[in-house]
Amino acid sequence: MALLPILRFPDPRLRKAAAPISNIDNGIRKLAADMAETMYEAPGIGLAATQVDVHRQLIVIDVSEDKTGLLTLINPEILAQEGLQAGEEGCLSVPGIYDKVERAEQVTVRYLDLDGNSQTLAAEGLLAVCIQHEIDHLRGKVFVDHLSQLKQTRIKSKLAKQARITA
Ligand code: GNR
Ligand code: NI
Repeated sequence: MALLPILRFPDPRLRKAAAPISNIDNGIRKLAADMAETMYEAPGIGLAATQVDVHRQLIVIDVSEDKTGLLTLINPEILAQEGLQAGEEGCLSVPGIYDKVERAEQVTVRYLDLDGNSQTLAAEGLLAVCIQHEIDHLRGKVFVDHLSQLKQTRIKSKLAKQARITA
C-alpha cells in the first residue's frame, strides 16, 4: 500500500474528465487500495482518482465513523435523484475551505464493484452528498464551482497565501 499525493485546487489537472475503466486488473485493484489508504490517512470520507492525478472513473467512499463502510465505485452513474439538501462541504483538494452546497437529497447510483459486478445503491444524506461530490471530480468539477465567482476568487487568494506560508 502507498499514500498518494493529492492535487490542490486550482491545479488544472483537476479539470480533466476521467475515462471509464474497461478492465479491472491488478493495477486498478492497487489504485483502489492506495486511494482508500490515502483517504483514511487524510482523513476524508471520499476520494476520486482525479484527485491523485489518475483520470479513470474510480472513487472510494467511507462515511462510517469506524472505517467499516468502505465503498469502491467504478464507472459510477447516477440513475435517479430526488429532493434537495444544502450541507457544508469540504474537499481534500481545497484544504481549509468549507461552504454550503446544494445537492440532491437522494440518489440512485449504478457502478461496478472491484469484482466487476454491477451494483445499484440508493443513498441519502451525507452518503448521497459524497457520491455527488466524487462524481463531480470525475467530470473535472470541484465543489467550489458551485459557489459564487466572488467566493471562488477569495478561495484562490486564500489558498495562494497559504501556499506561500507553507513553502
Ligand atoms: O472528506 C471530505 N469531506 C466531505 C464533507 C462534506 C462533503 C463532501 C466531502 S468529500 C471530502 C473528501 C474529498 O475531497 N473528496 O473528493
Ligand atoms: Ni473533493
